[in-house]
Amino acid sequence: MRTNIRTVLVAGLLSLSITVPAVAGEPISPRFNADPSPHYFKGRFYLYATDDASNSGKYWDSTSWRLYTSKDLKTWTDDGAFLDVKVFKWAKPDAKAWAPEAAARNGKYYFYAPIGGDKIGVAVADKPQGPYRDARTDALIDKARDANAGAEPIDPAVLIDDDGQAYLFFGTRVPKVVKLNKDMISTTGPIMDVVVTGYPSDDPKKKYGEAPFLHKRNGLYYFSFSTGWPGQIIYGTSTSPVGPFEYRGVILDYLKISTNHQAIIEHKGRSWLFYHDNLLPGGGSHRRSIAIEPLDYNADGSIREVVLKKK
Ligand code: FUB
Repeated sequence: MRTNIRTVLVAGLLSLSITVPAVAGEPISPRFNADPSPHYFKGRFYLYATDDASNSGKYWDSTSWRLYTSKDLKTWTDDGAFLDVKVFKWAKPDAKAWAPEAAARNGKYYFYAPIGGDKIGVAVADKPQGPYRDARTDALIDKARDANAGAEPIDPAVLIDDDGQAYLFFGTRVPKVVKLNKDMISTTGPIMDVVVTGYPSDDPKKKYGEAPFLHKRNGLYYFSFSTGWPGQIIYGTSTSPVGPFEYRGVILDYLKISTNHQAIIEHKGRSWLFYHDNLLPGGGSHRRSIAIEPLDYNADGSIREVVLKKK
């Protein structure tokens, strides 16, 4: 990481805003963070993340989410802990806050918050940075309440398709998808299993694990995910947003860390892969760091594997 870090103490807010120039493969922040959810809202990049600096160091047990913003993907400002699980009155105040997601619609911003490993809440705000308030009085997805929510409804990912239909993907070990209503805070229809065909191996450790993510390019839907613990980031494609997806290849190989979690965005004709890795001193499986790499496609629409520089 370059060393010219500018630190600004925001008086009265007890919030540390740190602006860091990041280059490919290097951490976007000197503070541990993970599970990137990057978005481009109204001329600025917003990166919502799990906070790995406030957890116990032994488990992913932080209880708030972090926000980083950038105008160019190079220089990132740490906008702090913008949301705590306590915003959701139905959640235990010490429930773990895991990989988040955000979406914009109806002039509002929606934040999808996996809480405690068994529920996904949704909060709403007038601005991407908040303040967010619970958009409902209960969870959007609840393992105990919803049929086929799966063993661990975590890792939400939202795609609003060109026809206006929004989809919420989530889940561990078996990927799930459910349609969202236009209000973005309620679902319609059943929770369905997402099918991936053509895996190169029958080994369950080389199939779906977690971190579902859907993006669309040239009319084709790309479903990427981590194979587990540790995780290789692989993907399949489909002409339907809900699959079945046919396995196409590896996006990012195993890292020396117990999890991986990716997101892909396209901006001004370039695609970018966000992921987390062990990149800072004192880092590890519970002290992760988000980084970014350019992502390229072949002429047939397949994704070129991202090969990280050796550290
Ligand atoms: O950060 C906690 C969990 O680790 C996330 O929910 C998973 O995607 C994995 O990255």
